[in-house]
Amino acid sequence: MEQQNLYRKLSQRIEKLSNLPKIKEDKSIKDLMSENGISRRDFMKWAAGMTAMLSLPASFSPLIAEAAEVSDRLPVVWLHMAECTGCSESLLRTDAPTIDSLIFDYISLEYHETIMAAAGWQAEHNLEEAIKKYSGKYILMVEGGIPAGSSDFYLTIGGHGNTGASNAKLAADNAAAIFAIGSCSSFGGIQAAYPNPTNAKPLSKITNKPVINVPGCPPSEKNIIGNVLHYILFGTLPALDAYNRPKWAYGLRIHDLCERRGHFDAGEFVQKFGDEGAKQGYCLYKVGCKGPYTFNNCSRERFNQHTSWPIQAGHGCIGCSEPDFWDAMGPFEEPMADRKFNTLYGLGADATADKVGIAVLTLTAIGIAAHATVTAFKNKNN
Ligand code: FSX
Ligand code: SF4
Ligand code: F3S
Repeated sequence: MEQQNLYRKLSQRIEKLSNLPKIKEDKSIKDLMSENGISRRDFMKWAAGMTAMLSLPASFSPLIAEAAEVSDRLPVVWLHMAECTGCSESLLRTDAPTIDSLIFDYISLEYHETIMAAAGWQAEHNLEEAIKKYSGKYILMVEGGIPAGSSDFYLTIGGHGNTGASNAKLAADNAAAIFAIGSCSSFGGIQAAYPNPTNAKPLSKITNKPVINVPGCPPSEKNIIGNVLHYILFGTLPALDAYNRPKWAYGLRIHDLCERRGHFDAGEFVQKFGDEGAKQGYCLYKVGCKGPYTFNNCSRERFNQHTSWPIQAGHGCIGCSEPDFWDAMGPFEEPMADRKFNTLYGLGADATADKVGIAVLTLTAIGIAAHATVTAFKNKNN
């Protein structure tokens, strides 16, 4: 009964959205799919997968398909802050268009620096107009950490010289829903890693409004599109964990559903990359896998149309969807258990003075050379 009520409620919401005027008189999603060689059958299969991913009953998959079909009624503003654009690439950089990337094409993206045609003053104007015209109605997606406070000038955008922080705040003030896309926007990411020279902050520290975090460096295309669909269907915040991550995507640990878990339980570990255990697909814990400490759905959903994911490719999870993972999870190829406690430089309590000295050198940006020394030092001690 409860399920039926929910189904009815969600159908009503989709119907209401479908009555909204189309923002652009573009092709229908059906045309877009068939032009790209995606059949209705593939589309329904995709909808069934998305339904399971969002933890909805299988009978809800026609609703997911409808939600995708009305997604062009929702304006989306996507801002770039300090980042590598990997999050956008995660969604767009596929060798053939995927259903997720086509939906991203299909939603009414009012502003997205990487893919929009406008440049210079025209781009700035588009952003200002979109915020005014769709005030209170658009979805805001922000990618990247945000230099803040007296360091906000480290990120300025366009001819007006607006800071990233002021753009993000203004866009957030007028948005209907706000998503921080990627670990940089969710938690500060690499920009905020020690010593955080630009005082980079997560989006949630720039606005007082609720922000849904979609971390990962980058997050999968499924987690990005899944959040858009969830918003279309429910129009409310999803159930969130302590770090404001949607539970449907970040409710389980990587370790819980990892394909190498049997080897972990049996005590079969890769001891060194390239050894016999690595060839056998043993557990990567001893070469630094942070899957037991990381909440994300990579082990179930994978990347690139479900083809692979870090652990399948042979490297441990580096904990990229956790807060401060650059500082907290390193060194990436050493097990957490080797660290007695978190120290400033990510070295354990048993670190020798030499190691600490070398780490300080690395921090002062002698960079690659120092890194090589650390590696040589470690190898000598193995
Ligand atoms: Fe950050 Fe997105 Fe890592 Fe990059 O831009 S989450 S650096 S993958 O791409 O923000
Ligand atoms: Fe867990 Fe990592 Fe081993 Fe998988 S590879 S079982 S996530 S420790
Ligand atoms: Fe990131 Fe670990 Fe998934 S490194 S992509 S959370 S497997």
